[in-house]
Amino acid sequence: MASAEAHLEAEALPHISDGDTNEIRAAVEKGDLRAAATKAQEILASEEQIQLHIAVTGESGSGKSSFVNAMRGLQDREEGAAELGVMETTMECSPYPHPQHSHVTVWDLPGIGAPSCTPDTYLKQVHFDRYDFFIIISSSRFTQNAATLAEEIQARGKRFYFVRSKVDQDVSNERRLYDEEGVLKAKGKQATETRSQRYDEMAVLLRIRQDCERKLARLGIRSPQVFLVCRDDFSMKYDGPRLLKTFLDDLPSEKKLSFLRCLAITSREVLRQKKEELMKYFWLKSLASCGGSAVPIPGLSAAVDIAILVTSLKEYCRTFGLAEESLQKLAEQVNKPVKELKAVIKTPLEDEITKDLVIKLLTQSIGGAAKNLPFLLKSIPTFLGPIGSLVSAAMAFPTTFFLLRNFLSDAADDAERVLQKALEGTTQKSHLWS
Ligand SMILES: Nc1nc2c(ncn2[C@@H]2O[C@H](COP(=O)(O)OP(=O)(O)OP(=O)(O)O)[C@@H](O)[C@H]2O)c(=O)[nH]1
Ligand SMILES: [Mg+2]
Repeated sequence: MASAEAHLEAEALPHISDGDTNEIRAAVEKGDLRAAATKAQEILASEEQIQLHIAVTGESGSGKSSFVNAMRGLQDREEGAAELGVMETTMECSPYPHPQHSHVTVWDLPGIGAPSCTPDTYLKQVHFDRYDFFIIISSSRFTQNAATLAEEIQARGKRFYFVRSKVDQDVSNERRLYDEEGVLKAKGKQATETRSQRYDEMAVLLRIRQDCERKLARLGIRSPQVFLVCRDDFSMKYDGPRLLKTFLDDLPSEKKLSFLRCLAITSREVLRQKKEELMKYFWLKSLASCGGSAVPIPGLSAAVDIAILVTSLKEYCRTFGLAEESLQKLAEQVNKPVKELKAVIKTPLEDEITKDLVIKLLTQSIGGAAKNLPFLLKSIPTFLGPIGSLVSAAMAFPTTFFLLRNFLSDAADDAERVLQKALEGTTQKSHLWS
């Protein structure tokens, strides 16, 4: 494992209610470490239950089902993918849980715009309350139906995002008007008035975005924002990365980790955010591991709940794509042997995390934790102040804390190396690492 000192810095805290905080504090003040640990376990268990429901709606045939698949990192024909069709195939609300993170569900909603259906009856029909936010898709200009639906969603206190799909088609149609050197071939007033002489993809995208936004403004939407996407390489191309970042920024703090877990690692920024969010839970997991079905560890005078640590390390691996299935998929995407990607990984993969391995890592962490004890105790939230004297003798808490932060840091470094390797020799590199 890498040297821990390099990674020591203070962390923010996860979202925890005042009631929960008070219960932990009261248990610690009474010197009841087991009660504090049980409470920490309860908080972690309820965090696991947090669900995120994303509704995808829009005109029939606009690319809703394709978008649902893209959000879940699936190809259209893959097992578990939403069914596509240019005919109206989606007549009811279909839930599609994320394949690796089932607490996030993307819902494929019926097409809007059937003459008999007003936005009001539509929102009732699709069970409006179920969703955290809405994505309204169009593959051309947005219609009155889309604008009215957005207003109804907003009036009911929820967020919506306008997404313009199939942008790859627009880009390739536009490109055809230029020759191989990128010089405008098309003649005629209409072509030359609205286009530059040299092909410029950014200008094409800007024109589409502004066109959609102007149309929505005319339909009464104030300061509309439109995101341009295509289903292939959705999280990497056009406005896909910006859209995902916007979802994340807008989510309430208690839902951020749920969403971050299932984001594909497409940039250093995503990686940094995943790491930062997981770091907030070190102290809670360390505290939780001091209770429950704890087992004695040689060298530690207090027992540690190994199951919590196994689950945590597996979660870190899954979140950073360090699992057999994710690596296989990435290798296929970038057309490289999976062996090449695995060669840069230093930490164990998700499937290799066992109870025995965790006990070994824990034993190896005792010395480092003892050396860094003053710092580790400083990382504990101040409201847990008295826990320092409770746990420092036993060393279980700081040792667990030390193990979690080292493992997370190493896993994040691995994920960065994997992505770098995956992108080696591809043209996506400069785009992705911005
Ligand atoms: N080129 C391109 N085609 C797309 C894209 N998204 C969807 N399509 C195609 O557009 C057609 C309709 O896509 P769907 O995802 O089935 O659209 P939908 O809104 O779910 O359709 P209904 O359920 O029938 O309302 C399919 O042929 C898709 O392959 C895209 O980003 N680029
Ligand atoms: Mg559909």
